[in-house]
Amino acid sequence: MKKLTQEVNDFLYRSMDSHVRIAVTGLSRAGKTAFITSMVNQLLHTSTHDNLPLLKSAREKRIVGAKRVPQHNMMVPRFAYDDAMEQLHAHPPEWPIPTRDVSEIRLALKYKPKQRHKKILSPTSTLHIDIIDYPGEWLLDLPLLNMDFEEWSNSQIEALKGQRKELAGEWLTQLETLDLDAEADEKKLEHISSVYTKYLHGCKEVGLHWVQPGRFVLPGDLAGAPVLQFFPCITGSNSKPKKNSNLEMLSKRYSEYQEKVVKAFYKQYFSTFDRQLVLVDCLSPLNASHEAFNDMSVALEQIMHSFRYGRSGLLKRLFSPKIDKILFAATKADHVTPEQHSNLVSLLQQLVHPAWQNAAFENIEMNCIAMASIQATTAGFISDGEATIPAIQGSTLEGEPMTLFPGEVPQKLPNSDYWEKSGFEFSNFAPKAKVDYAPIEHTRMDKALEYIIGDKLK
Ligand SMILES: Nc1nc2c(ncn2[C@@H]2O[C@H](COP(=O)(O)OP(=O)(O)OP(=O)(O)O)[C@@H](O)[C@H]2O)c(=O)[nH]1
Ligand SMILES: [Mg+2]
Repeated sequence: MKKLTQEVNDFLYRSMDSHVRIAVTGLSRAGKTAFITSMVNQLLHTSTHDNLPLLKSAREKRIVGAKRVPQHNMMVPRFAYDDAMEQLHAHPPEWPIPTRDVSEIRLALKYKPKQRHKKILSPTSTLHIDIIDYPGEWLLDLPLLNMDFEEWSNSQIEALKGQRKELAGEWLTQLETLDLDAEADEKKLEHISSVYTKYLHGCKEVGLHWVQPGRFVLPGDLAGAPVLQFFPCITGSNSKPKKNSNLEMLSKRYSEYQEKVVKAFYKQYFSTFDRQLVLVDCLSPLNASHEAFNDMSVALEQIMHSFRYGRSGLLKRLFSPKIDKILFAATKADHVTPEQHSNLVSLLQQLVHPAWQNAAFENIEMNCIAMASIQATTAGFISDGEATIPAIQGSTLEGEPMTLFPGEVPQKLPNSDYWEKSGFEFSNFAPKAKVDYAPIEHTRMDKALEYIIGDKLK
């Protein structure tokens, strides 16, 4: 009965346009958890502080207040907002820890509506906002849904160039010892899978993003399960796997992984979103290497390709919500001096160009911004007596002060010259020390929120 009431309530919220589900997507370390933490924090403070001037409803003093409320899905852990805040309050302040599993949070935002039909019902309305957090690695599995085992294997083998080829050495040696047609040997497959997983971890360590299957490096409660024990191999075209062979077992496990792990996750979370935020950290790969940058761009392109967009009509929204607005955001913008922000935006625009065209065709509204969810630096200028140059100032993770000009952000997708000539210096800053009761300092969180939920607060 309780479940039914909940479902009826959800249905009503939705039909009244008072419910929005936001997909915060991004590769691992893109800044999803930081964004969600800041979003919750900003909204909880907006009735008492002027922290979101670019959110129109806040500027017009129409936000009455916000609170966290029990979420819809009771099988999913609650987003660890309090833990994240505790980390930000530490001495010296720390970043929230990397996400290992999926979690959810629901906010109720009470506001004074301007629209007549809402005012007739009550002087205040409530918008329910659902946000899901998950490890970025899992997103990398979405493209697997478009590929069979052979196609996937080929794509992985073809990618073995440069650093990847070096890192894959041990796995490739092991692969040579495997007879694909021989009777399935579970022990051997388990061993080679573990060597393959080691290779994926190695890729991550050198800053390469395209790590598939993503669950191998962050298995959650699937650790040790046979569904995570397969790896790409050279299958040889048009050969149907022999019955009970190693190849048949690998291919079966891949299909099982597609169905039970990837599809299940996608269906449960991503098919019901209304709005999507795509967070991209352009700066860490710029700092890492040309290869890391290209790798990130390929991963991003693959992922954007797997999202299917469609216009959300009212009926569609009631029964099968579809994404109708996307915001692409370059995160960690406080790592560069403010005059570089426009370059950062145009770099991001180029990175997501194919997805942008596709979404435009589907009449989906889109925007691109540069932002910092949790500000770690202060922008200013340094002078050597003659010239004055822009700089940023913050604290290292150990709490030591640090001032630097990190470099220029290229306006276009850079070629190898960029890394040879100038490159980019990305040093990790600790988040700014938090003042009790004050909202987290940010750059353009309000612009992001206005874009994502502004129209729902009219
Ligand atoms: N300076 C600065 N650094 C940030 C900001 N947001 C995130 N970071 C840095 O990026 C790291 C990753 O941020 P997370 O929010 O944990 O990234 P995520 O996308 O949740 O990563 P996974 O959970 O691993 O998928 C943080 O530990 C910070 O070092 C920001 O607004 N400013
Ligand atoms: Mg996270």
